[in-house]
Amino acid sequence: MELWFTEEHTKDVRFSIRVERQLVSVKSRYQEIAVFDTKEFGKVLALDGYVMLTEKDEFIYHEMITHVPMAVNPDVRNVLIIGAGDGGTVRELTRYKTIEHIDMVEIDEEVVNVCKEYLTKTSCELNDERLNIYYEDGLKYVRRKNNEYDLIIVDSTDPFGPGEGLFTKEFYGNCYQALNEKGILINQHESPYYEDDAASMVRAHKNIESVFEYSFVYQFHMPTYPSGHWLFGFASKKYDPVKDLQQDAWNKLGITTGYYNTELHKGAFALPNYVKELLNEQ
Ligand code: AG3
Repeated sequence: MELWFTEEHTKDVRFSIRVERQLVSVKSRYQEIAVFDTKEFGKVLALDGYVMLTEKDEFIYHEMITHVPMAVNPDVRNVLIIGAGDGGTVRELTRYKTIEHIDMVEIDEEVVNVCKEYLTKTSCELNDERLNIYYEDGLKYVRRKNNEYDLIIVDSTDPFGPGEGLFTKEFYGNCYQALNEKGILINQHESPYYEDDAASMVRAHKNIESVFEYSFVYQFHMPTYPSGHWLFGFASKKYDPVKDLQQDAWNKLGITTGYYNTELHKGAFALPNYVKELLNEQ
């Protein structure tokens, strides 16, 4: 019997992966969590039917969400991550010996439990001694923080369901407060391609832009996400991610990567014209 997982990318477009075996499917307080094994992409994590990661392409996402800000400020010591229960972002951050402290705020403890059991490629560093995990709503957590972090990474789901609040102006304003004067905010910024995703990404950009002195968007290729064309946001109080790139310092660290490099870093901020138009930056 053939078994297929299908995600609806739009009302008229579907993306399917042939499944060898479903490994787990649980309903938490917040969402349905499923992991299945596939030939093409290895293990796949889906939340409420949306692909969050696959073992084959997660390195692209997790390298781009981590090494871009770290190459702009290699002196980051204190980091806050919102979401990220699969551990991929933590895994990349723990490669920096200079990082002293990581707070991770994940709303759904069940995601961490499932990933620890089934997705060890991403969850492998969730026991790092520099890491503290808080199981609560990131939106509420940042309200209490002031001038504390060098870097905040918002590694969220799409802007509906449990992740919805993480795309609001109120949330970005609280992140601004929680960051120190050198602080950088990186956020999961959706895709510019299909209409609904593009509308979410424009909204997110407007909200961030109204809060931060510097706000940019950068792109990467994500084969299993809708359209394959995905964005992260880079916002800060003082850094231009291309002009302030610490190319030599980062390359001296000798961190081996499968996707990220400092040449690609510069190119990732060069956006296609239709994306610039959406962002009103033509
Ligand atoms: N964050 C989810 C990105 C959005 C995927 N959207 C979709 N498939 N419709 C991934 C978290 C990885 N740490």
